[in-house]
Amino acid sequence: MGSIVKRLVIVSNRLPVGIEIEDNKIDVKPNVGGLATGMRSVSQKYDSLWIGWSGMHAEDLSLEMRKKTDEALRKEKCLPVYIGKEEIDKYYYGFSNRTIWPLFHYFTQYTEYYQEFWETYVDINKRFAGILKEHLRKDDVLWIHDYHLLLLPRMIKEEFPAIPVGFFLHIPFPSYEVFRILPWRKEIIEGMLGADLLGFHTFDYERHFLSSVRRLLGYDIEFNRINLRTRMSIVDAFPMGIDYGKFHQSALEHRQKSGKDRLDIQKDIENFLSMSPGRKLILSIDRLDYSKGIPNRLHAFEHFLNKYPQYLEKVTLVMLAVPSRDQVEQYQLIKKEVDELVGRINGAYATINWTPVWYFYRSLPFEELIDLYSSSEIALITPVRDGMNLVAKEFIATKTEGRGVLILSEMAGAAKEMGEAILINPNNMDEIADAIHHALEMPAEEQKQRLEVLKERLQRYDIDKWAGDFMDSLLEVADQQQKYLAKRLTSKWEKRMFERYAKANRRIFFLDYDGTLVGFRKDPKHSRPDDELMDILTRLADDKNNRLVLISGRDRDSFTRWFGDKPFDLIAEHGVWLRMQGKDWELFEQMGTHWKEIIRPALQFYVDRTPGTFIEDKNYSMVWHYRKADPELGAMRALELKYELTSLLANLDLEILEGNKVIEVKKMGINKGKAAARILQQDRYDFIFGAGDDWTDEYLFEDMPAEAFTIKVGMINTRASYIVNSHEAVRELLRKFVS
Ligand code: GDG
Repeated sequence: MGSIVKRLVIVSNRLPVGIEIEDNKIDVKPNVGGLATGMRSVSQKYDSLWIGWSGMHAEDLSLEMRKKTDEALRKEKCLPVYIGKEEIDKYYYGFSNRTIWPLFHYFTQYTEYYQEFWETYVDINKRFAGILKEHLRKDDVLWIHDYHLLLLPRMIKEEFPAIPVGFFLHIPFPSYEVFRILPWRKEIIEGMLGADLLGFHTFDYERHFLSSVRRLLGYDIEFNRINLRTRMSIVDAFPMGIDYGKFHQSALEHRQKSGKDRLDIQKDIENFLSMSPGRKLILSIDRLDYSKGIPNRLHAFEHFLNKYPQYLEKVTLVMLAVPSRDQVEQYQLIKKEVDELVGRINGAYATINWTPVWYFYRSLPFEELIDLYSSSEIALITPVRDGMNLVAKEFIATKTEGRGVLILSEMAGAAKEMGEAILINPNNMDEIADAIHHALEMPAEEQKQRLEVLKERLQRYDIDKWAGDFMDSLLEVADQQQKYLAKRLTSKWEKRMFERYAKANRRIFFLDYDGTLVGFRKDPKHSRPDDELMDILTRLADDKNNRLVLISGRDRDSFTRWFGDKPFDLIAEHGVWLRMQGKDWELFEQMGTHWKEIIRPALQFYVDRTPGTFIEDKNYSMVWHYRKADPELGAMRALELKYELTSLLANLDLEILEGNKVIEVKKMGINKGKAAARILQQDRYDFIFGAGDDWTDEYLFEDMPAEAFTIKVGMINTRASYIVNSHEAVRELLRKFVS
């Protein structure tokens, strides 16, 4: 895999390193946080470039200092994006952290909707795009991260359709019911869909995203593939892992440290543990964020001390809260709340030899972090919402002695993979108190067994595997995308087609109607041809060298009404009926309709249960339309109906045709391809053109001779030679034929 990727360009809001400047000297330091920690090891695997904000305000750096920081960052394979203070306030502290973050974590009450935040968010996404445009090389693979850059994938895809673009969201993607609250919901989804591959931590986030796509934009979705007309996006769950080896190894080294090498924090911990037998530490580590459920944890711990007083003076909660986004009001409030809670609990319960909560409001160097992990037998991690939560995984990786219990909120993405932890609801104080008790009392053998399963899983699906899987999938999607890209109608191909047209003496056009010549309406009765279309078609058919065949799934009556007096041949009901210009309708093939009464009750049952759907009764087929139904329900019912029909149809010589938001049942062996083939037999043509938009048109393309020019509207998986975006593009082509 590594050999295929020439260079990996990673883009995230923050670079994995921060800059500190003192006396004109630049110090580059690694950043703390899930994304930075995780992706750092990935970036080291490839020839890579990491683009992001350095954490400095643009105006605080003189031009000379900028040059120096650029230079220092270049050594780390980083390229900074410069953002001014006011912009950071609106883009980062504003839209990213006062709109998206709370909303995506279900804190709707904290979510703020300011137009100017949004506008700056758009501008900064554009700035990232601008820098990428300057630096991207044609063989690069691009991996964009997280909620600060939701618009970037599309901005890049539009300029560089051939560059593989991956996107990973590190936070939850909320249910559509929450996401729809956002005024800029469509722009956000469209922005994300610029990626070839969209990764989420869990299947639930993936499911929520797909549901929003379906409801807001109406794209067709097959399993995890979104059909965007001329390209596709694949959506998948990639639960992020940790650098297991590093944590495990560091924990082993921690145990071997001799007295004098021990860090102060470790000495303090050992001092505490040695003061009386049976003393234990419960650890919690998070950024100080309202999503992490820190007050809940404190309340639950207090409740535990009350409910199980035998543990007074025996158990201490070590709580590391890393300062975060402290310019946002909600973060200042949560800080105040936590400070007060810790103060109150310690005030009420502390004794001379014992403090119930050790509270650190700062970040620790990695070695001290390891000391904390290693010395604590229990971790208490209680977020009210968390995309994944790597701390839970890191804690497990440091348990080298077969002892340790993890208590984990079921609202963390990590809970999906860590069923052997004690899972709790972070709002249930009693359950958490009992979980702490359970953890303290858990027999050694049980701890060991649970740990082993957890460790085995984390070791296997570690950060490298995670990134490798994502990259493999991205390259695979990109590969398929290339094939579709090759099918885009190019001016070169168009030119060739028009040259052939000009030279030809006997030409034939097979044109599907709905979705190919006109757009879809909620009710098919309303899609009558407009004057412009009539004009194009008539002019095309008026050329004595041209024969125009409208070939559709429509019933005869609408076609007669609309085109009865036109110089076209008409094929209706997918090839059941043929009407040669100026003649009467004739049946291509004789067949019965007795089967309809067997099928009708099944279709009716689905109409009754699915508001907005209806049955269309054609002469030799029956159709269930679900375009007007709720998109999610419609898609689900369509699946069910297909399944049900399959068993019903077994002995009836019927088949199911799946069209655009329709399911049609009709006699086996009749299709547009067969009908077209018969027409082609009647004469010799030196120019053949076919256009269609759905699965039923695939029969047409399949039965066309190799030299035919075939065009599919907006469907990437096709036998047609070329793809166009919309029915307007087809009209545009037809217009060129007649001009
Ligand atoms: C977001 C999502 C998702 C913490 N304190 C210190 C320190 N850390 C390191 C931990 C861990 C990381 O920071 C925190 O990661 P989390 O996953 O727990 O949480 P978020 O920062 O909120 O991350 C989250 C993650 O992205 C990845 O996708 O899991 O759900 O919210 O690696 O070890 N590291 C050091 N000192 C500290 O004081 N050195």
